[in-house]
Amino acid sequence: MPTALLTGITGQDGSYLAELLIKKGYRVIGVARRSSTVNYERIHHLLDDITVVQGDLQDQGSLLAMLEEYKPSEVYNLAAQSFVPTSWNQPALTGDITALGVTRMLEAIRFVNPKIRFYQASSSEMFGKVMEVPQSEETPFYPRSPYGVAKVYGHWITVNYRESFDIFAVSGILFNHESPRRGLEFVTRKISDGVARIKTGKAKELRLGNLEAQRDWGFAGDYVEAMWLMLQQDKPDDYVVGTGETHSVKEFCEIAFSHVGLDYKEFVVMDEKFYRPAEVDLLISNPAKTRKQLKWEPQVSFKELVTMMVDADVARHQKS
Ligand code: NAP
Ligand code: G4F
Repeated sequence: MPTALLTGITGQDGSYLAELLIKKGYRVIGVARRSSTVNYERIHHLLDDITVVQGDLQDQGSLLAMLEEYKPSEVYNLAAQSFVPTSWNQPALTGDITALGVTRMLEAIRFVNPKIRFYQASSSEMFGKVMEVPQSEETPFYPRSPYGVAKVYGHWITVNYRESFDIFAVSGILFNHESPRRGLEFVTRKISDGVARIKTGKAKELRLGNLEAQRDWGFAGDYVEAMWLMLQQDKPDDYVVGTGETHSVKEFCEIAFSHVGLDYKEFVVMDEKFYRPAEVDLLISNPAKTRKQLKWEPQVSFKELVTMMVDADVARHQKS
């Protein structure tokens, strides 16, 4: 039975990847940082099938100790301070976790067992003020937030450890992926939750920022399969993962509200508080390499994703 160690197990992607790896017969070790109240909401249903260990990307010793103890053959580094607006309020913390945390994990691998295969959760946010449309593995980076800058560091240190120490280290450059398990502050979940609150009479409006921003949105459950595939290849490489389609925040709102018989124009209020100091206006992937080499295709369409998220939030609000 192969062992996989996942940082970020309590996050959206950690929960879907753990489900996938359990199905594939892995022993799954999930790393969670200590907090005064446990936040296992997304992995509650998995607790009998995984081992949760305490550790933190800010603490080198904890990473060394867990690799020594559990001897994984694959490490998926999903942990990060992942919310872009927070990265302007806490830029140094974001750099310490999202950038230097990658080096700490790679150092732990180098010292404990350089044969461990390593996946780094890189981001389309690295393309920022895009230098090319659509964006591929060859597109130069131009990050627009401290988060994006930290992810560029995480990407290049991964490439550097591959080239310097011959570690099987891959960088998955994933475009936005969402689900009913997405954090409530991200725009898609904020909209699906907002629609559900309005529909169930708990709210009268939804306050949002830039409705013109465009993203390449897919379903998180599909994207974790691509992560796993990257670590099963003969050689380590970098891959762009996305749908190849782009949609605006406004389009997301139109579909989400109309799915429950409402017109978004009557409820969405634009609020400058949610505008960013520097915006990423347009992201759209060119996933040709991933489709060809990994034979990976997204299964859930944009409309199915929006309606899945709205249905889940409506059901949740109807119960509570
Ligand atoms: P998420 O839901 O925000 O989860 C982030 C995870 O990181 C949580 O489990 C969090 O733990 C953990 N974490 C934060 N700081 C940590 C630390 N110092 N030590 C250990 N764990 C820590 O993010 P996600 O959407 O699942 O994304 C997974 C990864 O993919 C992230 O690296 C993100 O930046 C990247 N990514 C995401 C997308 C996307 O669209 N979702 C696209 C491209 C790249 P707590 O629960 O304790 O906070
Ligand atoms: O949902 P978002 O906060 O996601 P963003 O900034 O694209 O970042 C996400 O995707 C990245 C991959 O490209 C990940 F690396 C990152 O960790 C994260 O998962 O915002 C999407 C867009 C932005 O342009 C934002 O300005 O939606 C716009 N937006 C408009 N109103 C809003 C809002 N975003 C948020 N969070 N809240 C709003 O009220």
